[in-house]
Amino acid sequence: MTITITAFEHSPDGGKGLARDTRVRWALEEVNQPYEVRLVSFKAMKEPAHLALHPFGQIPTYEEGDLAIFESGAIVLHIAEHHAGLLPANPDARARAVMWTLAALNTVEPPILDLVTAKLVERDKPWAAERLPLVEARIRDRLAPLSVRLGTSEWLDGEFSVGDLMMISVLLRLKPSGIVDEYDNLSAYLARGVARPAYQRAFAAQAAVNAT
Ligand code: GTB
Repeated sequence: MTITITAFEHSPDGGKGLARDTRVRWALEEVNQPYEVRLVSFKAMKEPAHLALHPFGQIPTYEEGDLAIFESGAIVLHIAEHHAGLLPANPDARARAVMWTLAALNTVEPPILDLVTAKLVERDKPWAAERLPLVEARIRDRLAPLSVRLGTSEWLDGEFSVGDLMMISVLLRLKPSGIVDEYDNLSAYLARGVARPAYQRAFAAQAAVNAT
């Protein structure tokens, strides 16, 4: 069955791979599943056809046969559950891979999104300069323990898993801030992630869209 995902017709990042279709593309590449992409404009995202797929009018979505889902975490976990390569066979290790996926989305990503808001949306507010260090401190409150837990390991829990894919995807959003570079092992972890051939293919595919 054909897999179809949605992505920005014109990503605001111009193809840096920061929009959330990249993590879905990466998961599909890791498990060697071909997929098609339907590009949507900001206008089309809020129209009935797309809202039927995604009630919040966003990308990415995922369609395969009768299944239509949204939320990048749900999509990536669905891919991992149905194709070998992103979840370990051992049930306990599987549970931990899911745990890291949710930790990335629920615990690490929120303060990173706050930074994006602080820098892009709130930068002209009179209190912006005062708030920024507070937001950055909350990010460090997550990265410091993550760095300790990763230690000298290659990946978060044994073999590369969906948990690493999501954590790396989330941390990549921090790249321009330089905050990840304060943690040598996290910086090396990111470099290992983006060096994976599957990530490279995913990145190139979304960059090609945004180059046109
Ligand atoms: N929780 C949802 C998920 O994980 O799937 C969040 C989905 C989401 O935020 N989608 C964004 C969207 O559709 C695109 S990825 N926005 C349009 C809208 O809400 O109207 C977020 C994103 C956007 C832009 C950049 N960028 O330019 O760097 C990075 C990430």
